[in-house]
Amino acid sequence: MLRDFDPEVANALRDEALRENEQIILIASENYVSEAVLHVQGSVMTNKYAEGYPEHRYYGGCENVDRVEQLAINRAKTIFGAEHVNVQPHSGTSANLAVYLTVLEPGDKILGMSLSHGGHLSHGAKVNVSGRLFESHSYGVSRETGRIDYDEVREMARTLHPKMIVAGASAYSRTIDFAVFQSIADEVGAYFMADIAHIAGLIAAGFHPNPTLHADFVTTTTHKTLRGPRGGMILCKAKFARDLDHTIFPGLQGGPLMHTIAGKAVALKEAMLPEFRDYQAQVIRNAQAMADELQARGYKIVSGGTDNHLMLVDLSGTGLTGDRAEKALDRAGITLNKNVIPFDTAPPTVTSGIRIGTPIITTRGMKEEDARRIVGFIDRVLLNIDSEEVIREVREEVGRLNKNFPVYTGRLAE
Ligand code: DSN
Repeated sequence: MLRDFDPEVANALRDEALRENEQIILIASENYVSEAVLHVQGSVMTNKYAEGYPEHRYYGGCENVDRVEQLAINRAKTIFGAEHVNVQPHSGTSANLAVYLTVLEPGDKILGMSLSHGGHLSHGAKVNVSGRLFESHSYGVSRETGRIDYDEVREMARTLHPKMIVAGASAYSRTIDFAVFQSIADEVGAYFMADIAHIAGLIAAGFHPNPTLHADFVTTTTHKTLRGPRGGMILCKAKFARDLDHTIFPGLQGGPLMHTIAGKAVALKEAMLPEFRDYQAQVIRNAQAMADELQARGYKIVSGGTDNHLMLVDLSGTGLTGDRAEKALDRAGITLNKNVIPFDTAPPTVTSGIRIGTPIITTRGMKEEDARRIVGFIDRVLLNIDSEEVIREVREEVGRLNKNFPVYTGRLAE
């Protein structure tokens, strides 16, 4: 028993299971996998080396891992309409790097969304390898609308002639017009990569335009709205298949994580179910209910609302920072993250915003009225940020709400 052998780790596991049961988690990039996915993640497939690809491995005994990898590939192809799929990237950032290294040379220009406007580190941020290896340029959102200014992107592309254009975001609440990005890339002769990590589940369920049908490369993580195990995946046109696979292995990675790939296969099977579609629809309804309720209570939402699973709350003018809000809310039983807002004057360790996402509360079964109630909790804490009494009261209310929406993690803590 783990508890007898390593009580320190056993206690950390128990406490995490409890935390996931007792907190209301609004981190937009997290989700709770099904027990089936959790089961295969902790399975014997973690024991197996399988460098190579199905039927072409550098190790014997790969017949069973071959089956799960092929299932994951086939299911992803079906769901997204992809010509080729690689399910081996260990993460979204690894997936993005693999795409760059497949078709770019060091020093080539890439044009991606600015990290400070909602993009991702791996889209060319100077502190990331994508910004160190390549000449990166970034577009942002309009100050007036909080939305991507596609005309500005087109102008930048015409002037810069990037070799690759990257679309996708970590903190952008509006539908991304991948078709416009494609037309810009076509016009300037750039490769087009769409990073759908945050919205992969919405796309799989048909609630967001799917770039796979036209983009050269689509990258994603598998653990956000897609609700699979922590990892990455790349979908691409058949003409890049060989080079891309070679970049992942042996270029960037050795042995794939077969237990995670098995988990990806299970999650992708789940993503084909009608219930998954219902889930994604509810994720969006819950986010819209929260955005409405926040605005009704006087909070500013960047871009004025949401089309997807998340929103950015602009706390500038409230006297609060994102950091202070995050810490107080966490003590009140509500976990979310501070986040820079576009044109933020505060540093990323402080920020003027918080990011709110609904994947987990929706997995728990919460609906719009619960989402609105959570906004009420948030509002009370933010209005009484120095009151330990209010924080304690809200924490108790959070506990009462969560009791109506138990998750398996509670059982795992016993
Ligand atoms: N850092 C992740 C997020 O929270 O959005 C994206 O990789």
